[in-house]
Amino acid sequence: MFQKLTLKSVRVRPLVVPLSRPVIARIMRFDTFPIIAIDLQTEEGIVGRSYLEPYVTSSMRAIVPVIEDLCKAHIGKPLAPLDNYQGFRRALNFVGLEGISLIAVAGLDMAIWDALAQAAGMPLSVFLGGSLAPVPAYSSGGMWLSDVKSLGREAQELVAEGGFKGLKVRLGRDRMADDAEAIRVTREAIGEDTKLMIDFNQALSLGDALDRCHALDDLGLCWFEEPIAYNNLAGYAQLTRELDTPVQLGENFYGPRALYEALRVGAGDYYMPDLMRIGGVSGWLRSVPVAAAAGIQVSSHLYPEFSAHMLRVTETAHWLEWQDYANPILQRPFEVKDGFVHIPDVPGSGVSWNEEAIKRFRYEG
Ligand code: SMN
Ligand code: MG
Repeated sequence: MFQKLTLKSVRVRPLVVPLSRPVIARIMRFDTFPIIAIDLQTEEGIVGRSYLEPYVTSSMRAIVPVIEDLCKAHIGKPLAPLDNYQGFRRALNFVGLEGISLIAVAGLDMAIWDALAQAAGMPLSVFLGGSLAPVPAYSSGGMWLSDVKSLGREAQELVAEGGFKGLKVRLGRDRMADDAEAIRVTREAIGEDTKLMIDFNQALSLGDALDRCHALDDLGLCWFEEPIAYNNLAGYAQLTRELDTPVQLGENFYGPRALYEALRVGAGDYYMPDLMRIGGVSGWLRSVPVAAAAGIQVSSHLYPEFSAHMLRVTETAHWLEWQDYANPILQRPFEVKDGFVHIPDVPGSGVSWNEEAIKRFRYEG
């Protein structure tokens, strides 16, 4: 019989974790990464786990109490993620449904799904009606706006780390010629067979994006990601219409309606929801079928462990974004081989903590 689970308590630990390579884009630079580790304790003894990566370290001071308050109001109640998702969002409606509200809900939601899949004795993707199989992944572990001359070697290292068949290259340098050179150097180092995913991290104005993307449009690139501000949907629709290279966005979609609005106005050829912003597993389950119905291929953004499970139940699954930001705190980092991420055959998401590392990286701000 299916084991019901009841919420007992939550432990929410803010951490600051070192990055193997610094994140350097036009609009931000991170040398360390904030991570919120969530442990959801149930009356029945099962502990659901998840983590959030909210980019801005000090934002953890705001997010952690929201998660704790949502849980406090839910102690003694059953874990039923789709109901809980609605209930948590209702509780936060009057401060707005996006931003910190949805981030907090997403963290709890993933931990709840993890707990239920553990109780059922199934890997999360199997619990959701899918199966276990290797998930095609590209490396997103580097290639930031560092010295162009160093990119060739970095590209070779990153591809070799997991036998990847795709590599994300960040662009948006001041000079167009330097962006073109970054692609040239990368191609020279790793050849023509590896796909190149281009991420501008919202660096450009619409005019500059039109100019630059048109100039790079015939290089056989896999996609142009977020050339302009994430919420300029009319601009994305224009870029999507004008460019041959597919336009990718979605890591900044907050919930199903944001994805639906992008779809409605023809903004983007591909979407890549981020589990923290789309609303966790429940948010993914409610958003991604809308894209799939329109034939849009869906990749993931960060959270490779939970995302691997979600892509196994996504009709139009495309690429998993692989990076190792959470590896320092995981007891068993997921295995990457020959360009595929392997989901461990264990109950739940497969996320569990290296407790010694969690103590070491504790944020005391
Ligand atoms: C990204 C942004 C910020 C931190 C990590 C990664 C990026 C991506 O937009 O798509 O990988
Ligand atoms: Mg991106």
